[in-house]
Amino acid sequence: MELDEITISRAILSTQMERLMEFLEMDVAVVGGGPSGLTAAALLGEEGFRVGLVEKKLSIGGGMWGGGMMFPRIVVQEQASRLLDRFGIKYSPYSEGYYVAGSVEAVSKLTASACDAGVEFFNLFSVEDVMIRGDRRLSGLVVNWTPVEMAGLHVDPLTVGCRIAVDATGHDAVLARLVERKGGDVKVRGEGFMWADRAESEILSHTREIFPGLVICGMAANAVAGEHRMGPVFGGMLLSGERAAAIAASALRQEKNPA
Ligand code: 48F
Repeated sequence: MELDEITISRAILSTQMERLMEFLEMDVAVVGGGPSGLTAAALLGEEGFRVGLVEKKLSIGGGMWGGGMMFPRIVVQEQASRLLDRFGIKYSPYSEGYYVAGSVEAVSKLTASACDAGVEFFNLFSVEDVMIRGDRRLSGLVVNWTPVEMAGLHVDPLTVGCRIAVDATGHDAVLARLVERKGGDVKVRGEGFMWADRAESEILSHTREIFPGLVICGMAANAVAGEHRMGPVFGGMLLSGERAAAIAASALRQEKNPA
């Protein structure tokens, strides 16, 4: 068979357009493909929700790729080791309560789990705004190609609908800041100094629905709460993603079967 370039182009364009159309209305839009967003997306996908993960960079993985200062290792504490098991990420004990895993394996296996769970990835998409109608509930994301943003081009964005959005954008807490800036009842306090123990132990209490239809997780949750940062210990990110998935799933089920 002689390969035909036009067929290759047609295959890419038509299948991607079909996927895009299918995901124009999602159950959950997870914004940010770092460890917390990947965990939330994988678990929600496993529950059968239609989940899209929007990531502004070319590669998925966020701050986990680089491990600690580009040494590709991550530390995970005891409480979260069950999630390493769940996603099939190999690890070794370092000292009591501390486990070490490879960051490349951790990102790859989380991403593979999300793919297996039916999550659709929209990389190179930047969220530049959110949609909040008169009912004061977040109902969609305004997205554009990241290269458009990088080039500073004046190109109007498109909008995708979602029943719940998960802000997993890390230190920038992008969605929370957008809602705050446009007058929504959200306050982003900004993250504090490095204090790993405190930051990791408080992150679950900061993982919550901060605005109707907007769940915050990962480092974004700590940034909103004015909580400390933690550096390359990742247990809290995985646990926070898991908590965000549970909050989103319960809100979606409630919406379907109101009491
Ligand atoms: O920063 P990131 O890895 O977030 P996280 O899941 O994990 C934080 C840790 O990596 C680390 C830490 C914990 O030990 O402190 O920093 O909370 O991933 C956030 C992702 O969001 C993407 C960004 O490219 C990154 O991959 N992102 C940020 N802004 C946007 C976005 C945007 N406007 N649209 C789409 N994606």
